[in-house]
Amino acid sequence: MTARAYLRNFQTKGQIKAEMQRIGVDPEGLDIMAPKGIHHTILLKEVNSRAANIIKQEFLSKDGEAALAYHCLSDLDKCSDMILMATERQYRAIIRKFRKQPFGLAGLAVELELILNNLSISREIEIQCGGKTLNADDHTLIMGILNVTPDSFSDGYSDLEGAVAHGVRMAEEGADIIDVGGESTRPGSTPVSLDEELSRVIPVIESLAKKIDIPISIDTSKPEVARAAIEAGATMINDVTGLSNPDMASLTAEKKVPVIIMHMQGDPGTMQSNPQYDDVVDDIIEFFRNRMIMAEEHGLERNQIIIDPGIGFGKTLEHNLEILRRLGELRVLGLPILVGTSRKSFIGKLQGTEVDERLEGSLAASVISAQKGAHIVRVHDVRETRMALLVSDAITRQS
Ligand code: 7PJ
Repeated sequence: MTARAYLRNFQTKGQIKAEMQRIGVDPEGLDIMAPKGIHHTILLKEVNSRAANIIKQEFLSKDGEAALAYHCLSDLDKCSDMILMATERQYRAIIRKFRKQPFGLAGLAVELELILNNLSISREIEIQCGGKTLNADDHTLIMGILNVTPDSFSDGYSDLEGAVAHGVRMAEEGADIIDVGGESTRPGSTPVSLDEELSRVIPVIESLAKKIDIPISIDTSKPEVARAAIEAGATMINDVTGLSNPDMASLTAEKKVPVIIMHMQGDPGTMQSNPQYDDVVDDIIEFFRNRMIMAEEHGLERNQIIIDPGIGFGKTLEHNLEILRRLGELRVLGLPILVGTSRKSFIGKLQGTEVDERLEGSLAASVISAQKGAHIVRVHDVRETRMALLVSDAITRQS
């Protein structure tokens, strides 16, 4: 009889181990073999030629591959980008050798190891918010948007009762976090004064904190507003300026609350006029790496940080699509990922619809984000998003 062949596209070591167990593999072999079933392609930038040649040799000697520029072989003074191709097990063996080598290879070993470790824990991240634990392991978390802004581009509330009732409704519909904001940051919007922002959000947070049991996040870039909001019951900060004000970093460290560091190119007034990147995803990762260093210098713990690529903030339609397509690459940082696509203009452009008719595209974008590794999606339509994610999480989270 001829053996029959079937394809198995496993995404995690857990899935590979489960299948090996099913066929009766020796338990001792599971941990040895599973890392051979995970393959990663990693881009290195600006490797010096000496290092590049050693890297090439090491990868070849382990039956992996490392592609480099042709000129590297002849001209030792030039740098090259490299594309590494290997299984997790091959990477780990190569990393062990690099640790003792010169030409920057020991540092590369540290970086590669961090990436591999981060990629393998990406689902098991927990977020601590003032005594409550958010866990994205079993379902994608939903952050419901509560705009207390008369000029918000979609669904702003200007009265206290209406705003609080909407927050309560979103909690009942399955939101895991409510994000309260008093300053619109849509493209072309104008800043509001401190007093105005405080008078919009603080009464809403005070009232909402008594009525709902899920964490409340304060969407602000002003440390004074964040401080008052935390005193009123908020336990998370959503800073669309990504801690660009150092006082916000200090406040976050002092209050020990999680903070969303969002990437934005430029500022809301001008950000949509001709945004440019070398490589949009790599540039955003570089921004987060720098902000993580800065945050730690201000005393923040690594586990307080949530990252957000800032869809629509200084990005063209193509940038937004590329970020979502490549969202999984952000997992190298080992931090929870939040994505906000809800009703945004890139969806309007694709669908040819105004802001009140963007639900279907918003659901598609949230589902794709969740599949690519987003831990939290920030949305207006909580009930519909919960329904969509119940289905997509059930499909993708099996094992
Ligand atoms: C975002 C946000 C986002 C985070 C806004 C809108 C425009 N905060 N605030 N991420 N977008 N963290 O609500 O659509 O994408 S304002």
